[in-house]
Amino acid sequence: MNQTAATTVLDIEKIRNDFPILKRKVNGQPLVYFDNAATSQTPQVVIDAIVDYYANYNANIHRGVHALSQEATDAYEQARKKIQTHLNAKEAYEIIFTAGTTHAINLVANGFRSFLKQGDEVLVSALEHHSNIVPWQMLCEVTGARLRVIPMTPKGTLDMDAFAKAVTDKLKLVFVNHVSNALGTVNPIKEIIDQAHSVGAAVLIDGAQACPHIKPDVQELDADFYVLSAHKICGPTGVGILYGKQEWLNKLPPYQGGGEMIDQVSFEKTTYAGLPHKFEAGTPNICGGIATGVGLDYMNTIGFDAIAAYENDLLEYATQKLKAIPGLIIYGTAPEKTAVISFNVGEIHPYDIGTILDKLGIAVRTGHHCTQPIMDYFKIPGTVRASFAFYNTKEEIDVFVAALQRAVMMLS
Ligand code: 7TS
Repeated sequence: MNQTAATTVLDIEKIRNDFPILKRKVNGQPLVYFDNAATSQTPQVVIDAIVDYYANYNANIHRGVHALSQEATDAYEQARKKIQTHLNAKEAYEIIFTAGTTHAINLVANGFRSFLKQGDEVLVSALEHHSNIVPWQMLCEVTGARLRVIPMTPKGTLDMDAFAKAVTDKLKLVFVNHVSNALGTVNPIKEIIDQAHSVGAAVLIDGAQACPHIKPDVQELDADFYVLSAHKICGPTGVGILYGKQEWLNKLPPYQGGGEMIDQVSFEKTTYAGLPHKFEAGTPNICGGIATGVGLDYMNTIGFDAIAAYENDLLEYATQKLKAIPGLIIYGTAPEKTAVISFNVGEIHPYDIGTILDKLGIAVRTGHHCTQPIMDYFKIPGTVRASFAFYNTKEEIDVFVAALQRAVMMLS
């Protein structure tokens, strides 16, 4: 899609009106929110859904015969179906509600304790968020399996030749993100999944950063597991989604024990509920699950193709403007990127830039972005990260670039 078409497809003024927070001021300046990779903002329809739940049908689900409980159960299960449709999962029970991407990864990593042994290998990419590294290290400590790393290149892409060499009969599991949160790189996950499957290894895709921009098709990808967080797709915090192929979810042991996840309990023996309840112990974030479905509906109404095209336009525009600033280095220059720009200017500490930008009403992320291995690769303590969403504008980028130039002048 060309730039004009992308711009005309989205009615940005209307979209911005959907997000009350975009009207607020920060330090006396209109808010420019460029921290979308950390969390997206919340449209009014999602806020309304949360209020509606607590005002009208707040009840515990699955176990009540009364009207409120049935309404809440129906809405929660309907949200699961919406997510199933969105990801193109074969069955609704392959969608497990979790507390977030981190929780979903830990659930799977814990389950694999039963399947790994000394001599097995698991493979992580150099581009991962800590939450897709540490749970697997913990798994390796317990099982004796060996953690290997797919290295990265200076552009911030994965070294696929090195990956191919690591695909051996010892390989049991690969975990890689669809999109890097620090650099925006879109990884060739279909190729990774196909190669891993050629030796019978399972693959978990961390889709936390992909899902705000891309609609994944888990069946077409043939992913064994695909995880994401609701708060990055216009939903609330504290909700995550684990998609798992039925065969795997049936094999994995439960992560937590408690109510909801059981079939029969006695002091002699407990049997577990079927999917998805086996992995959903206790009272879940009912309202959050329902609101997640509403957030997804909202984004689907705008359309992921239009969102991606519009954001790509913003990315190009911002990249060109930033490149004109002397001493500015952009980290992550993969040919296929989402709307994330990580950068430093000369020797200026990212935190100092972030602090001045905040004084001017501009929210960016500074630091290692929970990706210390990437920072080590570039030999830097951190970056300034500007990440755009479909409700951002070129005018905001102009404000940001002018503010950055001011910050650089003050700090040089
Ligand atoms: N994986 C990726 C790729 C992420 O970007 C994040 C969060 C997570 C996992 C963890 O998600 P959570 O919802 O369980 O916390 N990323 C970021 C970020 O880039 N800045 O703040 C949070």
